[in-house]
Amino acid sequence: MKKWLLFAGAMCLVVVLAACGANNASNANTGANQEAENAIADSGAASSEIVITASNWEFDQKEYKIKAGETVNLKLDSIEGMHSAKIQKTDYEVNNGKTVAVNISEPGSYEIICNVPCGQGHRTMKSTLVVE
Ligand SMILES: [Cu+2]
Repeated sequence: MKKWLLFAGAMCLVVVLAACGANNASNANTGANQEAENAIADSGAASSEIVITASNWEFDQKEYKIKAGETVNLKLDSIEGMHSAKIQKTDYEVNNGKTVAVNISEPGSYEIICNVPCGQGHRTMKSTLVVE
């Protein structure tokens, strides 16, 4: 009986030590991730993504918002038909299934149009990118 108790006690100790070790390990990982994120932010690479979903013949939102001077990955996902998202007054154009890193320093409203002749609703296929 005493031997069994000793064994149980030793097992408890092992579990506690293991849990403690695991905690330390995950804390170390979090720190490394944080540093990596900071490095990404410093280099100007995109840390967020906006997905524009296109169909015949509209974009899923009337308005998409990004922050001025901040790099954002803009992705175009078409669930129906072939489309693109061209941001007027800029050189940015995102083709179907592609992602483009966008960074606009000038705040304002930028019209998003489809730049692929896609049928009868093509001309009215519009949305707005708000840079604030
Ligand atoms: Cu079109």
